[in-house]
Amino acid sequence: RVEPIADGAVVLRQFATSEADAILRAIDTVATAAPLRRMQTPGGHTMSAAMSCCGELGWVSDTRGYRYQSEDPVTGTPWPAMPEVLADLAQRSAAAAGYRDFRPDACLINRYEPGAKMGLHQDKDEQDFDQPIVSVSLGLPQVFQFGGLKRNERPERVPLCHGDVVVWGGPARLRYHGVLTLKAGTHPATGPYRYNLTFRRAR
Ligand code: MD3
Ligand code: FE
Repeated sequence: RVEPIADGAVVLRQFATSEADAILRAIDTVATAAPLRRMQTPGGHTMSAAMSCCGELGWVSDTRGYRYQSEDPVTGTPWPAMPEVLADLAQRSAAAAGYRDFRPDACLINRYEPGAKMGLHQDKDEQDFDQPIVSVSLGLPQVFQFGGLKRNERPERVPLCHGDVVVWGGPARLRYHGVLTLKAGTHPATGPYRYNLTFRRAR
């Protein structure tokens, strides 16, 4: 089932559900080498989601700004390679949405605990906005906010649930977005957490 949710955005409900356990094992493997951490924002705040990365490049935030880099600043070593199960899922998802040869070089892992959120922002640290972003949600549901190309547009709310995959491209690629505060709960696959993976072509 390929449902458009906006111009350029397609949701593949439950696309990752049958692979969820393998994806969660891959996340654990990555997080063993590159620990989940709460990054600093350029404004000096601490993000509420814990993050890690895999692939050639990882997204980092600190008081100097946002950027992609090939080393994990926590360990000083390259990010773990992107596990095959993740790279393959990203490619199949993009293909289902009409993007023929999506080859992500970065996967950002976000882990939300109850109370964690992500404010409205644009993803614009990547070089080519013609490349889509694929997002995969696992565990507890969280309300996604989908705004416009300007911060002042009132966002729509879309719940994202375990196994849902969304492909964001075209005119949706630069829309403001975020997630509301995660409500406490317990999911059979992830316990108290929600995980979100975003696959990107950064360079
Ligand atoms: C729409 N993550 O990591 S996923 C992010 O749930 C991020 O962790 C949220 O926003 C999360 O940057 C939202 C859905 C998503 C991801 C990237 C997008 C929607 C997007 C990029 C452009 C437009
Ligand atoms: Fe984002």
